[in-house]
Amino acid sequence: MKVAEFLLQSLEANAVRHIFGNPGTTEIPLVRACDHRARLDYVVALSEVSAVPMADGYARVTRSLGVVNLHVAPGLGNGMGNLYTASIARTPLLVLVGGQDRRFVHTGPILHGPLEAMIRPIAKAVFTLARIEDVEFHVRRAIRTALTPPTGPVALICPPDLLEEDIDAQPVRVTIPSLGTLGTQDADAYAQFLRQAQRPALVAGEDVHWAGASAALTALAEALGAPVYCGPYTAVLPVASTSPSHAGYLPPSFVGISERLAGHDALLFVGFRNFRTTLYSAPSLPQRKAWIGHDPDPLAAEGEFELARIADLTQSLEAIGARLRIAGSSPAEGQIRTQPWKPEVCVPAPQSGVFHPSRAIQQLLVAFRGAIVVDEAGLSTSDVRQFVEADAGEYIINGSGGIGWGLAAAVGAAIGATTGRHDRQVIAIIGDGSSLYASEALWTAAHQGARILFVILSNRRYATLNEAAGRLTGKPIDLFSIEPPVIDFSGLAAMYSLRFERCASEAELEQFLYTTGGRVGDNTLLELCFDPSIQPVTAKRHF
Ligand SMILES: Cc1ncc(C[n+]2csc(CCOP(=O)(O)OP(=O)(O)O)c2C)c(N)n1
Ligand SMILES: [Mg+2]
Repeated sequence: MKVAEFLLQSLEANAVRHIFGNPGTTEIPLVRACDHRARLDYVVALSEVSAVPMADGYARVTRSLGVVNLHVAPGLGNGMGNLYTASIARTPLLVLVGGQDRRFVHTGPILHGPLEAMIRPIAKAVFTLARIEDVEFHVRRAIRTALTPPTGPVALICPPDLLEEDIDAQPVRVTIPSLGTLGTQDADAYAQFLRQAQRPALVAGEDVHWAGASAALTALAEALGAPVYCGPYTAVLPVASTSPSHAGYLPPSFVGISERLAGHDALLFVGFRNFRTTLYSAPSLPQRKAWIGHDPDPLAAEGEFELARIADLTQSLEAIGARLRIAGSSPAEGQIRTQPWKPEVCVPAPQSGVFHPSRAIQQLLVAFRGAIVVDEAGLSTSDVRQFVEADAGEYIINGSGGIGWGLAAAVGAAIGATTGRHDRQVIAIIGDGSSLYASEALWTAAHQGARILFVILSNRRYATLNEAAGRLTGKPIDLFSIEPPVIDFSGLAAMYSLRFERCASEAELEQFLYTTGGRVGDNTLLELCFDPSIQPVTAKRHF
């Protein structure tokens, strides 16, 4: 068979059902081999900027390997910002990069470039199919490396002439090296660390999701009576937002983090790497700290972890829980709670003539309760988190701070959420500024017949940047107003044949939500028009 065929069969053998990409001449052998395959679809994105988040959103929702195909040097360059985001989220992503025909690469053909050097700083590994002898092993190795904890994007550079060569090899399902288990002695040490604390807390990161350890983490938290805080900017919700243990997201500033965690005397970090903070402030985390996860480079921010083990998360959390039960521990005195761990926010009372963004977000999330939520809502993000009722793994954000990811990620998420298993509603809540970095993703949504509700929060501002400017300089900056002209999102919807609705009042939104009944039958773009002088109630939490 041809190498291209071998590559596709290898993907199929490893349960891949979709390749997202924006192809060019160098991808013709691959794309042609994708034609008429029963078990593998090539999903066309109209740019690499949207292809990457589609594969990322798909991988996150299905908790499986995402595959994206990028066109040589400029295509890889276009994909880089969102590849960075996938690397921060630790998304297992196979990045198939079109290489150059090896016969004339020395002549510097058009689109020629230093592919390996370009992607190496953010990829977990880079493999180049330079010779036919490399193919069998590099294909397997690239898939295996992306899926091996800690997971992440891995590049496979595919010269088109090599894809046309014949190969005699058998596509196989790869064996993912699993992490070791936590022995009894280590489990005892962690159990003792937690038992000695009066008010322990757990802090979770993305690897809880990738390890499928949400249930084990929730069970441990419940046994301890301890809260689970999500690390700031955690890309995938690690525990259900409805769980009594869910204490919400830590704010992205060390001042805020220190305040939120001040009442705890011991912190167990689970599947966590570092605190992703925005504006500078100094950490103050004098608590005792322990860590367990996948990453070889976890950062404590202050001091050292007393205990740190790279180990299988589900097994470890269960083993620690078992040791606590054997020791007959019950929740520490200081942890008995009657209040939820997640701080409540007060939604303002309805006021005639006022369309309040926080009330709108709440109404929306109540109506679409149980949907998979993609959030790139700018300054409204903390409002979304406040009201979202989502299972673990079903609320996703870019996680890197790199905006322009959400709209396209929702398309991949929707394709993932309707593949094989069940048919789920996906709702993307996106700031007007953030929605315009890769808006051509709407074409793929339409072309694929997805049924996504895209909600655009139109405040005609980069409000987040004004909030930051207010902190740093005491006043907003004119440049962050993205008007005039006012961006008319009906034009965007018309361009891609999406249903369009615009609401500028609470009554209009209520009417829309009443008629949709928590599910949209077609791709729908809902523009919510707000008065930019009204801030979301949680705006202050943003920095
Ligand atoms: C790739 C990338 N480019 C630029 C920025 C800087 N940035 C952060 S927030 C923001 C504006 C977001 O605006 P919008 O989506 O309208 O949300 P709002 O702040 O108005 O709530 C920008 C440009 C970024 N974080 N990532
Ligand atoms: Mg905005």
